[in-house]
Amino acid sequence: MTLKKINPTKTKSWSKLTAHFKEIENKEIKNLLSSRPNPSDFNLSWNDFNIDISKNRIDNETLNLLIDLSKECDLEDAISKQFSGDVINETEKRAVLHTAIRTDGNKKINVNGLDVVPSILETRNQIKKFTNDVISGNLKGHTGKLFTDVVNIGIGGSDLGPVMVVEALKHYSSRLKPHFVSNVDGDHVLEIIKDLNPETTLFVIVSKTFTTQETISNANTIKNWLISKLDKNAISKHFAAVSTNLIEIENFGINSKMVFSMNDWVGGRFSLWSSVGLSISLAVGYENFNKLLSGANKMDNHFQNTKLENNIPVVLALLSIWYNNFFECETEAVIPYTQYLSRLPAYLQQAIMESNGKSVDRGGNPVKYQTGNIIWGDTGTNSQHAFFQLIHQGTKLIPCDFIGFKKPLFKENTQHDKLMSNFFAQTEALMMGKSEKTVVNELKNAGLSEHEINSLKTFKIFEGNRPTNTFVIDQLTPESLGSLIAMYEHKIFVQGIIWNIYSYDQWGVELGKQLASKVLKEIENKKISNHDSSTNSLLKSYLSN
Ligand code: G6Q
Repeated sequence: MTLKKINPTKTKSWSKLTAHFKEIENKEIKNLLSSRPNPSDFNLSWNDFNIDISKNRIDNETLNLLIDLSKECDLEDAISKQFSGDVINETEKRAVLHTAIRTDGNKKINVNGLDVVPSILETRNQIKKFTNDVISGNLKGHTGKLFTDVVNIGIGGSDLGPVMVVEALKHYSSRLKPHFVSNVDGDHVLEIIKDLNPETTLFVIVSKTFTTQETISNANTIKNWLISKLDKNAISKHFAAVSTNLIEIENFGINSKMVFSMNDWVGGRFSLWSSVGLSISLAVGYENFNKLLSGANKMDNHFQNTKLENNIPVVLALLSIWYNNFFECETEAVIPYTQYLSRLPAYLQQAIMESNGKSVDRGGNPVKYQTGNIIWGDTGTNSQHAFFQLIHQGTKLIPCDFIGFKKPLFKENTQHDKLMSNFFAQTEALMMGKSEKTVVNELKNAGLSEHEINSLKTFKIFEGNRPTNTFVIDQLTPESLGSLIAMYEHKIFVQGIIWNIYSYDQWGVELGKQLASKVLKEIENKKISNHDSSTNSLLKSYLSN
């Protein structure tokens, strides 16, 4: 069954939201907050997640209308279709079942009438055995030495998820040192391998298609390097591969015991839970990888079974639509208050912008409303010393997600309290702002003259009324990380459903793959064919060196 095609702007709730927006747009969050009859309506606590959405430019009516919108767009039908393995990625004719690969194994999941759970569990066991064999030393390199380093060779969805998770779970590391090669930039791969010992390094090629220029180029560069340092027979011991393209894997010379399959119903940017996560498992151990899956599975159950009003991904997605389509905010920032999550914004950039950066609706027509948000961010407190100026005092309204943890991983509470006091102070300041009266008093107390105060005060006033969501999670664990990532995945899906777009294809990315190979041929043959005048002259100048 396919997804329904409902234009959200033609629904009754959209019209009501448009009218309601006029009532809310000039209201201040701090006043909305104090007038709320039931503050718990603005809290979405679940397991060890405490999510406060009260610092938003909303009231109960806003939430009710947004929920009505999701009902009119038949979100519940879409959720059920996604989890049932329906072909909801219609332009690629595929089911979308990244949720299946983190199943707890208790129920059947059918794709084309076939239960895929047994094969999912089998692959998981293969990952477990391989991980344990490499970490324990049961599996050794060509010269009989233990593996000490693992290099993930992949790009996009075959890189960003594993990189982000491995960094996030650094505290839980196994004895293996992880590295990531992604860019086709030869300097990237050579910089990484220059200090590696070929005898003790395992390479994992991750490519769903096994045809991606970047990944195959890097894999070949490394293969030649390995042969030059050891010999040809080393390939079968030092390379593992994750792909759907078993023929190309064999052509590369990879030992069939080191091959991990994946399914076409798992999109690249949603694939870290599959064998694409092999490097994660090697870097943090299988038990932690499994806990990551289990955390995601818990969020899947919450998403699938919780009524819309209390459903975390649903409410977050609706808030995002509220800002994107009514306040006309173009961007959203994600600010994790832990250095471990430094790669989360980059990971979410791909997940969110590749999924919902679409301008054609599910009926094939151009959309006449805004879709995918621009996502950016960095860790707090670092970002406070950088781009927070614009969030506090710039002309743009930027809703932010603040993600913090009650407990640090090292039991060092003094600094953690400092970190978290920044976390709480920032969201409060973004909402409250700083009034003229407070600024004048501060300047008076600092001994400034009336003239000085008058010329300075406007620069020091903060309007406030900047919306934020605050996530306080008990601790950064493999499980809570799994839930957090899955929460964002489902938020993406909900937004795509309401915007009436297909979130699971990526023709914009595919275009890049085609364009480069055409230009590469011209560069290799030193023959520039007809481009526009700008590109022609750039290519000629490149070739003149
Ligand atoms: C993700 C995208 C894209 C993809 C890369 C790598 O959803 O489709 O980022 O993951 O282009 O593709 P391969 O895994 O096929 O090499």
